[in-house]
Amino acid sequence: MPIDLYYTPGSPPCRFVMMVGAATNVEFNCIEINLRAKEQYKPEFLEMNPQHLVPTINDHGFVLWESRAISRYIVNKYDHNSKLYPQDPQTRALIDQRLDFDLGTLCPSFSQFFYPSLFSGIEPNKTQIKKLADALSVLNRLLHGLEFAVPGESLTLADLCLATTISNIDAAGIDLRRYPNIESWFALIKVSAPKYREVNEQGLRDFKNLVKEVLKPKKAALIKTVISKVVFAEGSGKKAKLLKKNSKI
Ligand SMILES: N[C@@H](CCC(=O)N[C@@H](CS)C(=O)NCC(=O)O)C(=O)O
Repeated sequence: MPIDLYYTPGSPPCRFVMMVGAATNVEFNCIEINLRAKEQYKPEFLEMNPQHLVPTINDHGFVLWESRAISRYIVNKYDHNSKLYPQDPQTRALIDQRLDFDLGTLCPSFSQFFYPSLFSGIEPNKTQIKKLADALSVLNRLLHGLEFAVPGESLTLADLCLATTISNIDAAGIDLRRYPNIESWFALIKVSAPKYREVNEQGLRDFKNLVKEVLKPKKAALIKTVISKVVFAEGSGKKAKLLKKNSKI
């Protein structure tokens, strides 16, 4: 019997959970929550999840949210011996560390950099730019000499989770060529994660559409300038000088 998954197309944590479903052969009954229509505040949804967040699962009466917690639950319950989250305590600890790095550092550094520009036209400040650059540099170092995100392992929950965030960063126009270890690892995950195209890229298209749709009325030029100023590797003249100045990104 499929698990109910409350989701929003394009939402990165929802895409992560869906990739875990694809990798474990766990089926979801996907129920769309339209965040822009504020459906997450409907009393029946709040009753289930007072934090009004997607993804939320309801596994025949067992309700859970927070995508990383959901991912561990799915593997623990439905794919117990999975290589996605091996039993060895130290391997698990390293996977957990990467999941926590994504939750506490990488993902918020991107959200704080990008979403205020996207939704309110507010340029990221130096601190936000530096935080994103530092988080990407740390991930780049972590991945040095590795194929997958955890040494000695094949594809794990850590890869699926980090790849979701990196795919959003990539879709937002941030140039990953400055982070060669991230770039090569990301290329490998795209071909290693089951149904990557079907699950993540479809959602990414929705994310890109949202970016286009929201940016149109909110001065698309502003965010483009901000991102190209601080991130794009190409450029000449004034742009190139700014790039040099912010060369850590
Ligand atoms: N840490 C959470 C983040 C979930 C999250 O921020 N979801 C957003 C959509 S991407 C949401 O539901 N926002 C609606 C709201 O805050 O009311 C996770 O990984 O599941």
